[in-house]
Amino acid sequence: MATLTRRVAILVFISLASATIVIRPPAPDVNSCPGYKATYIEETSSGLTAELQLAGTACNIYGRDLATLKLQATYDSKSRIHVKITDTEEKRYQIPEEAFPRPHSEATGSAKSSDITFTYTTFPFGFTITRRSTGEKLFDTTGDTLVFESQYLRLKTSLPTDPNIYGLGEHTDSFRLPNVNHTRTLWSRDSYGIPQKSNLYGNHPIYLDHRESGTHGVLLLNSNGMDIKLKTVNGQSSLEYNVIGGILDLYFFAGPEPVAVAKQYAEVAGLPTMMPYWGLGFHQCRYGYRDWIDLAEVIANHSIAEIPLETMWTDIDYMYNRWVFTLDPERFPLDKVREIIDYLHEHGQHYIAMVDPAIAYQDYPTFNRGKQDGIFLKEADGSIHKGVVWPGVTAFPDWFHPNTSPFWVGEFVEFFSADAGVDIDGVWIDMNEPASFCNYPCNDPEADAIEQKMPPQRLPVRGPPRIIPGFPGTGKPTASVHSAERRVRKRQKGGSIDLISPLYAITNDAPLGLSDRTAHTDIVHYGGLSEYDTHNLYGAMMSYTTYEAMLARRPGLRPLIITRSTFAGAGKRVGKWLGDNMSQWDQYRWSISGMLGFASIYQMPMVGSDVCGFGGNTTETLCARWASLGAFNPFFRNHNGDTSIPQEFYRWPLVASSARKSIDIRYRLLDYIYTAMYHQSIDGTPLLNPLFFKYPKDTNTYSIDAQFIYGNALLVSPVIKENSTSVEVYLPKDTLYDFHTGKKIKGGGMNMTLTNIPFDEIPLHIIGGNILPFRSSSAYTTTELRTRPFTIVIALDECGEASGSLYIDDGVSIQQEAVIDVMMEYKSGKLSIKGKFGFKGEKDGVSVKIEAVKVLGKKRKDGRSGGEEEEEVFEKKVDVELVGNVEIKV
Ligand SMILES: *[C@@H]1O[C@H](CO)[C@@H](O)[C@H](O)[C@H]1NC(C)=O
Ligand SMILES: *[C@@H]1O[C@H](CO)[C@@H](O)[C@H](O)[C@H]1NC(C)=O
Ligand SMILES: *[C@@H]1O[C@H](CO)[C@@H](O)[C@H](O)[C@H]1NC(C)=O
Ligand SMILES: *[C@@H]1O[C@H](CO)[C@@H](O)[C@H](O)[C@H]1NC(C)=O
Ligand SMILES: *[C@@H]1O[C@H](CO)[C@@H](O)[C@H](O)[C@H]1NC(C)=O
Ligand SMILES: CC(=O)N[C@H]1CO[C@H](CO)[C@@H](O)[C@@H]1O
Repeated sequence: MATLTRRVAILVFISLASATIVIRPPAPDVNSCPGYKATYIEETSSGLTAELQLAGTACNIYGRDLATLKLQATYDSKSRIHVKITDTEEKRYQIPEEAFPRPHSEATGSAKSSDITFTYTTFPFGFTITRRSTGEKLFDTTGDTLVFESQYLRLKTSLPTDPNIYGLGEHTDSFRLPNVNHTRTLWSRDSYGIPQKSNLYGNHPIYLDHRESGTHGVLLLNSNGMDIKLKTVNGQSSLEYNVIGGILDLYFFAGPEPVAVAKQYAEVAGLPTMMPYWGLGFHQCRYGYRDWIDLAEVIANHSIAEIPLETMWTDIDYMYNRWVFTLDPERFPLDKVREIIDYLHEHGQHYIAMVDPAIAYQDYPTFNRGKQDGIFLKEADGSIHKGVVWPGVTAFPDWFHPNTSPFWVGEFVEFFSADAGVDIDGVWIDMNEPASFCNYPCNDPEADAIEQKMPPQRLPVRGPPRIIPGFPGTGKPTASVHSAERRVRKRQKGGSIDLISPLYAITNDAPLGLSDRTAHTDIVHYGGLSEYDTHNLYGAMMSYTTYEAMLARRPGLRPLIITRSTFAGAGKRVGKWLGDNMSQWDQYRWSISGMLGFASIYQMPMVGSDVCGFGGNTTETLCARWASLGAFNPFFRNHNGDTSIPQEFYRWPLVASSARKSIDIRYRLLDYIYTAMYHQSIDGTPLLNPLFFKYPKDTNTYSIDAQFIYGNALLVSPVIKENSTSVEVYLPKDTLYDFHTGKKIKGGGMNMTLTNIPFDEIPLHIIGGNILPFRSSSAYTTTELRTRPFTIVIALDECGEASGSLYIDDGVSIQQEAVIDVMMEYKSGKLSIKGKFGFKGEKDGVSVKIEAVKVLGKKRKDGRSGGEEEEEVFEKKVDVELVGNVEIKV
């Protein structure tokens, strides 16, 4: 019954809302719109401005056509053009600077010298971006009219036939996007199961268009809901933006190599934040850890199974009734939680807990303070907007409100106090689309919460069933809800548009429209911003505010924050996990494509999937394979749902073995990937590479997304078929070495079937021409790992040369006093290491010593067969401290 009443209410609401705009013709065709004519064109050395006038009778299909527009095209630099089309007064919504700080436009480029050029036609107005060196049209809107209406923007570019387009995430589709009839919808959504062809948690309106002649990138800086349509009709391919608000704000990146595009995008979106070294360790989590006893058991059981556990996590289970900034006094009493965290810290391990944005609508300190500070999203009548999330009825913080940051910082500092609270090392932010379980219009959230059984029932309180190794004593739970009391601060106050059901309906996968299962789009945030316009920024804004809060707790130290919802540029503050996937083989396989999007295109390199799968039950073989693939995700965490079977790696011998072996490799290579992450954080060079980033001319690589390159030099080729022990892989035309044996692989430029791959191993190849710094042996924690000396592995190319780099710092500080930042080169039998040698390891027991050098593919004279050369793995023991430039003969 309740459902029925809700449905009726929606229908009435929608029809009322629609009636206020225009009467829609049966099959609106935006191609019949009049387009624009360019006038008052003013050219300057760094670009041009013009006025665009509607060139005929308004078509008013999805709103009102704007009569005049302003066009600005700017040669920002040699490799970047900025094209902005707005209303003449610039009154329309544009993404606020705080959500996406714009690059300083020094306009150093010019029409004469830029790598790409902007040209236009005056009537009908259209423009073209052309690569100067080849004369090729990269983006060309001249064939289709521009439509710019109050709630609808249409811009369409023609593309080469069967184009190689990547990006436009977040998605779980193939990395090279389908282009015949494919729609990418950008609208943040709690997307359990992360289905393909649907809008997921976050939004990155950037794409790479890769051609044999060069790669370029296009960013549409717009946070409104949109459908981006990739089509091929009669052999003609195109990309069409259909956006329900904001402006057309486009950045074009010239490339011409894929990596160059990644770096140029980073100049606009921002460079990714550097994570702490320990963040690259192995993380264990699950939803459904019943109590503190479970945590202690899991920590102890990893230790017994000798599976390195760097960080123990807790989902919302620790909270009292799922209220954020509280502890369940019986299942997670403060003294026990502190004891566990102390144990972890004493053993060089870490602890991370979850925080959701939705705050329980209950009489408790956090909610009361938020209400007092006026930080919650409000309805038009001033009442607090209610949703239904894990705690039941909730309120959502308005991240644009000036009081929200002090409020959030205050909650973090108090609740996560090192001295008296839950001393977390990092934080995990979830449900920040923002997700609500309430179906639109959510007229009775209280009833809905009861119907949906929120908060969920918990298992009864219990005592420890046994003495857990490392955790002596059982202790009685403390009684009161731990929630910090804090001083109450003063409260501050801060047309004809359909914010609920715009006429152009994007392909949102939530059934009841834009406002379904999230904050309602007609809500007005602080400063007059509507949820309609800023919905896609909610998770990113929460990320930025949480970064401030974490920094306030531990000033000067790099925050480790993992979020679910993101927007372009969020990587400058946070990392990302790929959301609530399923324990299925296809999800394991598509996790690679998801990871590549974030790491190599969206500039969010701290990324990884829920290893072994989140929803449903994993199997031994799937979990074993996923453990080894997960070891090559920058962010490596095992996590699953509360109704799934337990899947800690130690639960099956095969999985435990896979985890031990792959963590061993990951850890020995931790400084290698840390160095790659550092490079991405200073210039955007991706830490992970799809094959075509390295082999842009090799057309065989363009659609490969079940293999990838970890860092610059390690080709990872997981087995992807269920229960299979073989895999067909592509080996590029290059010098490759088997990771385990160091043997050179012949062939290249073709597929090869690798067979007999045990479930606890993953095929790895080192690409010749690279030098990789290995720690000589692995360890249980990353702190211990850093005490191990280095073995430098030199994988020679066909000329007998190789190069690489190594970056070492204290692992945690934002500002580093002294670092080791060196280039390594091997030529004519000599390894030379040059650069900065400031960091002195001994203070923290960090080894900066090289104890061995290995050369793969070294040729030597073979005495017996008279001058024949043969290849081998050559190892030399050395004793070199990294204190200054050095040359080693090998
Ligand atoms: C394109 O895809 C949509 C959604 O899957 C489908 O409804 C439509 O029929 C397809 N169009 C063509 C021409 O294949
Ligand atoms: C830990 O291992 C012990 C001994 O094998 C087992 O009884 C217990 O159920 C395990 N607990 C967890 C949470 O893994
Ligand atoms: C997972 O396994 C548990 C325990 O065997 C079972 O109760 C549950 O139904 C399974 N879930 C699914 C989705 O198969
Ligand atoms: C794969 O192996 C698992 C056991 O780990 C088994 O449950 C499953 O049925 C197997 N799948 C197939 C397709 O054989
Ligand atoms: C390699 O195999 C895949 C399928 O596994 C196929 O799609 C691809 O075309 C093959 N590439 C080459 C170069 O043969
Ligand atoms: C439950 C669910 O949504 N499962 C999806 C998991 O992802 C695969 C593709 O990776 C989809 O096909 C499933 O529908």
